[in-house]
Amino acid sequence: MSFRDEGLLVVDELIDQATVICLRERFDRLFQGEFETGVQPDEVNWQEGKSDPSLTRQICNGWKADRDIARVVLREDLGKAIATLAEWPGARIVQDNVLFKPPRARSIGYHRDNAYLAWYQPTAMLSCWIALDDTNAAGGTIELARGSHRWPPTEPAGDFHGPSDYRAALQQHAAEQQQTPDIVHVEVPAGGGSFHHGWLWHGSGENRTNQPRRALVLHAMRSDARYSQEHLGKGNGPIYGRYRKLGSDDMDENYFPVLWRSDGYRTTMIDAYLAD
Ligand SMILES: O=C(O)CCC(=O)C(=O)O
Repeated sequence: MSFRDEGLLVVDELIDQATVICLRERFDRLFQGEFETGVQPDEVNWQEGKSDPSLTRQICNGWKADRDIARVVLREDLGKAIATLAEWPGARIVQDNVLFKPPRARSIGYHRDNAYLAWYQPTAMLSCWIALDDTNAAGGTIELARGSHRWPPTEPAGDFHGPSDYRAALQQHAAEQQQTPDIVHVEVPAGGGSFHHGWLWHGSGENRTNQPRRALVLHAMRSDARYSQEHLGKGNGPIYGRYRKLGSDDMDENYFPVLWRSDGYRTTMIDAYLAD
């Protein structure tokens, strides 16, 4: 079965072990509020000593705060892999996701990424999820509902952080569609991961092990995506709409760099940022 049919792909190695170790250390620093570049990430949803310890820790756009995160999520080959799977002319980053689910931490509710993205056009996302620990079902690895990207579009539903029934939104949509969800648990060694389509239902359960479950996610859009002025206030537009240029629907490459394009183009500033 192809990505087009399944909406997912599981891969054993996306980053090497030295990078896994480096990223684990960078995660600790980010959640302690240490931002290497001096820039705050766009969404800081968890901080040590201030936030609910039972929740999965989350920061979005850690790449702006830390160049070791950037070295992974701005990788050209990952951009190429995403564009190839999505059948796009190229890929640019929308945001990254720094996720840390300690032992006993709560679930992440099932959701569909595209439901939150009306603020840009075309509303399409494809994501690469990279495990920093060996993952299994008991540890609350990401779960992907195979083929559910082909079900009709839906509006945002349910809570992301620690809902009581993390599969509720999936089950409801499946019942409406008279479907039985085919759930794939992404069980990979640290450094492996998966790709998923923006309309694919996904989430993750509580971590019932005594090991942490950490993951770094690259969420990408088409290289030729534009702002949608009309829907700027929807989904997470209020956060990412702040980078829209006055009087223009252009996506600024400083905030949404092009990782790979089939004509050979890649945002030139990336190398300078990483070398700085
Ligand atoms: O890591 C998880 O549990 C969920 C991640 C997620 O929602 C995503 O990668 O889009």
